[in-house]
Amino acid sequence: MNLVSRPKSETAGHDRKRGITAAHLLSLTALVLLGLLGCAPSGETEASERPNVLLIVTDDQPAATVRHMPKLRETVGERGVSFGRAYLTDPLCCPSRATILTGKYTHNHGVTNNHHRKGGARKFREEGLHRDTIGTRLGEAGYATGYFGKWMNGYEGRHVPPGWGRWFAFSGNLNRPDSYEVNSDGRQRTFPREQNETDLLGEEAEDFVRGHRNEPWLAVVATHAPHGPYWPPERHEDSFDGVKLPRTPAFDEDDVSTKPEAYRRPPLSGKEKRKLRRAYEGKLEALQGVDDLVGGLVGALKETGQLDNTYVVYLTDNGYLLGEHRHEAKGKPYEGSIRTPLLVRGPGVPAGETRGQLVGNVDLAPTIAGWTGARPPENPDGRSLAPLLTTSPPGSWREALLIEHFVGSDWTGLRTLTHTYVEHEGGDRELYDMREDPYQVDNIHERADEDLLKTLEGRLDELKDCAAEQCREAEG
Ligand SMILES: [Ca+2]
Ligand SMILES: [Ca+2]
Repeated sequence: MNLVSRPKSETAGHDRKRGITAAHLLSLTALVLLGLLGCAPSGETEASERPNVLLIVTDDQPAATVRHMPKLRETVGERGVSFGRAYLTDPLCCPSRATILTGKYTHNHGVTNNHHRKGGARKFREEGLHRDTIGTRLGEAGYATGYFGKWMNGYEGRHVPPGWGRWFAFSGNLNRPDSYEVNSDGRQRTFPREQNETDLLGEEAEDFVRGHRNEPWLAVVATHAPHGPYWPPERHEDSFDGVKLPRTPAFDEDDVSTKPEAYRRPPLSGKEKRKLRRAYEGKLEALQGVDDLVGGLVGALKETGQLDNTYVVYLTDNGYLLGEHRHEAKGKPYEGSIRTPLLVRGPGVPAGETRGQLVGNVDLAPTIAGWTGARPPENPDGRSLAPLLTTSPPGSWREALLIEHFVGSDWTGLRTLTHTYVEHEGGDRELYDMREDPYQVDNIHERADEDLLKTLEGRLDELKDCAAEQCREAEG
């Protein structure tokens, strides 16, 4: 049923010239009825059939590795929109996951760390944040909901957060070589390592999407891959043997004298470089399992006739520096750490397009709420990405996105279309001109234009404590 954008053959030629026909009258009547019911079609989507949402979140994935994921690129990227400036507003597992689930910045949700007392699954629960997430909101709106994979660090025990009808979450220590545990709807299950964790998530999530084909659903699939230790499926264990590390100008940065004092370290040793190379190989091989998972899920959606009515969203919780600026790390304000792949396909989303607007994980909850007609979690700081997912995105969009981190030495900063500006606890400052210096090897803070610095400082001042509408206003 497509009442608005009727096939060309129906509207073109003599049929159109005849004026109002019986078919037109029927269509108009149906439109009026749909309008009265409050479910008139909007854009190219059929609002009468509420869309499904499949949200795939990986763990510690450098954005550039997406080019080694052919199934993801073919089935999501080339069929949807890829964002070139998508960021994790706080590039660490738990703060980022809390942001994805609630639409709030770390300074508002307060899960600043991966570990109890400042973070982790316990903090998320103790603060009551688990009671107001995309899961609870879509559940209230009549969606079937399922969560598969990594919830938050330190998650264990029998507790199942509200809002998730199907719960299949990794539990306890994920680094054990022989086995791993899953809380499946409150029941503890142990799986041997031979049963690959990513394959298992794919199978469980596939069962879920096949089983709910007749009702709208939200499925979050949060892989442990490509977080270390690396557990690629056996069939991919040799896929990238001996692969070389990407050597961008940021790799083992030549001169770190203008980097913040806490970040300066000697050049990478041969041993460190070998370790980084092995980590890169491990990530790429583990990601082949994720690529299969994406391909399998999209295949299942197609087979069950749900693909055209499902939004598929792909991102990571944080990036990972593999030797850039001499670090193996997340939680740093640099591109390799804060940038995420963000690919979106779904009803009305144009195929094979890219967007350069500044977007963040903070935008996902409002976006998903908007797609589904659910209410977003209370007072989200982000904004819906829906306007960017049309064939005619708006001319103006946010001019700056807040980035922040509260572990070790704190920092807050801004990513704008042209610059990255960071204020470190202790007084160090960084400023990079992203047009001239995309690899962030030349900190120009000491010689930057005063007016530019004033503008950036002023905007960061407004954003670092902002909430909800204030954030959207201060972002420009
Ligand atoms: Ca992570
Ligand atoms: Ca290998």
